Amino acid sequence: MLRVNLGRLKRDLLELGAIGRTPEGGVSRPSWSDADMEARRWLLERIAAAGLEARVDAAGNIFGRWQPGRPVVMVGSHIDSVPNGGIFDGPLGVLAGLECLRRIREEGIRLRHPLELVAFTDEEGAFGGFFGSYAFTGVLKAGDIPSIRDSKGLRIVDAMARHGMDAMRAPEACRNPAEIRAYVELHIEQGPVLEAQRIPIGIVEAIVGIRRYGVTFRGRADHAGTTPMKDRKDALLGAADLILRGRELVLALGTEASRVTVGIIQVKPAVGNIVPAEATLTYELREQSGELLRSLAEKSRALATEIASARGLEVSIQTILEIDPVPAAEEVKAAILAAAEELGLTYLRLPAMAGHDAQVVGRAAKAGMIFVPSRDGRSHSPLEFTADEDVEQGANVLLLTLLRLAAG
Ligand code: HGY
Ligand code: MN
Ligand code: MN
Repeated sequence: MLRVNLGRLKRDLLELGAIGRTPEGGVSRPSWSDADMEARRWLLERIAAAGLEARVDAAGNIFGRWQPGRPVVMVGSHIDSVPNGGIFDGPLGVLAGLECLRRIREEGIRLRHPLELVAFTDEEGAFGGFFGSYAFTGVLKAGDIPSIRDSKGLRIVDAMARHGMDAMRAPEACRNPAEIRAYVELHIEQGPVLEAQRIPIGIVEAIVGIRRYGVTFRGRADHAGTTPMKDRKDALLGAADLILRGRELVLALGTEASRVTVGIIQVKPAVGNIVPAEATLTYELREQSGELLRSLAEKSRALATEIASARGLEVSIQTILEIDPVPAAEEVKAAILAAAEELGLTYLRLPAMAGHDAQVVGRAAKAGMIFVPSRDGRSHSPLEFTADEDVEQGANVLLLTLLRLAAG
C-alpha cells in the first residue's frame, strides 16, 4: 500500500523547525528575514534531493515539479512563521506535500495530471499577508507594492532587494488558473475542536474572512503635570476606547464565529511625562459570513470616528488586509473524504478560523484543506504540537487525495 515515510517527514519537520529557533523553543522566520532565507535554501535543497525540478517565481514562491504537463494538481502551504511561532504551522503542509511527491516518484506512479509542490511567500503577514499567493493568483498589482511595509516600516521592496529580488516584478508570478486542476493544503487545525472530539481528520468547509486595519488616533502632546485632565487631547484614550467598545460591538452584533483582535499598539512620543499625541493599533475582524464581516467593519469604522469626535481627536484608518471567506471546492472535499474513508479514519467537517493560502488560491481554482489536531488547540506559540500519529494520518490522507485528483 502506498503510504508516506513518517520517519523522513518528521526528520524534515525537525530540521526545518531548527531554522530560526528561539530561546523559548519556537521559531521566528518572518518573510525575507535571514532565517526565512536560510529556510528557503534548505527547502530548495530538499526539493532537488527528492529529484524534483526546483523553481522560485518572481514573488519568491518556491515550487517543486516532477513531471511536465498541465493542468497540475498543487500541494503546499508556507514556510514563513509568526515571531516565536510553532514548527508545524505551514511546514506541515509543505513537507507532507514533498513527502507525497517523493513517494509517488519512488513508486514510479504515472498520473494523468502532474503534481506540483508550492511554498507561498509571506502567508503570515510580516508584510501584510498572502504576498506570494496574491501574486500567484493575480490579486497583487504593481501599484500596491511600493506601499507594502512591515510593522517597523521596512518596505518589501527593500527587504527583497537585500536578497537580489525586485519586488516590483512580483506580479509576473501570476499563474493562469486554467493550469491549476486543484490545490490541496494539509494544515494543523490551530484550535481545540478535533482534539476535543478525538477525531484525526478535519475536512475544511470554508476559510474565514479577515479585515485587518491600522487605526491611528491623533491628539496633542502636552505636559503630563501642567495640563488639566479636561484640556487634554489624549490619543491613547481614543485607542483604549476603540479596543473596549470594538469588542462590545462584535460581541453584541456578531456570532459565535466572530472575532476582533488588537494585536499591536504603538504610542508616540511614548514618553512617561508627555500626554500621548498619537496611538496606532491593528484592529482585526474575522467572520465566516462575508456579509456580517463587511457590516462589522463598517460599524467599527463608524465607532472609531465617533470616539475621535467625542474626544477631540483625529482618526485615520489604513487597510492592511481585506480577504473574504472562501468555501472549499466540493470536488476537493469529496476527494479528501474518500481518502479518509479508504484509510478507515473518522473525520469532521469544520470551518477554518485561521487564514490560509488555500482561501486565496480558492478564488481562482478548486482548493481544499485537510486539518489534523493541535494539542490543547495551541498555535502561533512554541507550544504548538501535533502527535506523530496525527502527522502520519494527515499526510496519508493528503497522499490519497492527491492521487485521486491527479488521476481524474
Ligand atoms: O492569521 C492567520 O490566521 C494565519 O495564521 N496567517
Ligand atoms: Mn498557516
Ligand atoms: Mn499562522
